[in-house]
Amino acid sequence: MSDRALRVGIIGVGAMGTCHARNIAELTGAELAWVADPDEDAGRTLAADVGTEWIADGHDGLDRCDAVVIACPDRFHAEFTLDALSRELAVFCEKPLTADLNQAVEILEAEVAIGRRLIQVGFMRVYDQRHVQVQQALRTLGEVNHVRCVHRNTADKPRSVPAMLVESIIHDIHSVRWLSRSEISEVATASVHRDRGPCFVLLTCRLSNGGVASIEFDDSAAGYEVSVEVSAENGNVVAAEPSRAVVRVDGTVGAELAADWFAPFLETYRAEMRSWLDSILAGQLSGPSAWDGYAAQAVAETAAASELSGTAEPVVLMERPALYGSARS
Ligand code: ISE
Repeated sequence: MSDRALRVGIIGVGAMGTCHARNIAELTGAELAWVADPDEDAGRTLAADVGTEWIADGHDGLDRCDAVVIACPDRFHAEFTLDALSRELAVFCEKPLTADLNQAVEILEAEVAIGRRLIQVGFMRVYDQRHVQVQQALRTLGEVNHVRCVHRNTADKPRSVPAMLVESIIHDIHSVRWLSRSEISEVATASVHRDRGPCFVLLTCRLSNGGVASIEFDDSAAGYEVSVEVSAENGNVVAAEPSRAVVRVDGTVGAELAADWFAPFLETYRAEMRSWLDSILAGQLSGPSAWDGYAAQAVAETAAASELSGTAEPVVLMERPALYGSARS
């Protein structure tokens, strides 16, 4: 890569596209080539805010950038990722990598045919300090026996269980795979339905290293919180509590919960973009890969099947291409 700044295009100017565009605008080594969205008002507003141009269709900008952030609705991820790959551009694709597993396979095959990693998927927990501390502590604690993820979400309207799985729980699925350094080999799903619809999902997983994992997901919690706890052969690690002021008033003691994920993860999104840009500049992508996107999608789809069948279902993965190393690397 030359000394000039990386030209980055942003596809989708919703909440995540806006967040990534603002972060990139502030980071050194990169500049925004354009932002793309069919919504002209929203597109022009963000473009003016971050000092770049608006285009309606991201495909039209791909010959004018070195790297692209794909943050449009999930169902369009595959077409933009495949187009960017055909031009050998670096791609940051928000999670989920695709809306269905067949498209994820198509993307993996396209990247493997090129023979080098070009895709990073937006599993941002790996840049969150509280999660990173857990992962670092695990280095000396032996094999992972159990990962417990607790994800309290504040969805504004009811969603189906499959939607919760691919839009939200997929983060925890990645956390389990990343922290245990193994694949999820079997998953059983139980869900709770109340008047507003499905509201709580519990996944119980078997891991390829012989361990187990549980993911507790509440879609209508009182406030947004994400936590993780891991038991390993030689010790146990619990993620630090987020630091927040403790208020004592009227005979009570308490602290305010976040309304959604943005405030708790502001620094994390910045670190994620910094790391992605640095890895492109270094010529070696290192963040969550297309394989991670594919494997997490496979678990999410199997978990949806388990909810319907009422029994534990095996997660069937294709053979891991050498390009992606091993779960341990
Ligand atoms: C949202 O899309 C995210 O990516 C958040 O990290 C996650 O916690 C939330 O549940 C999702 O809806």
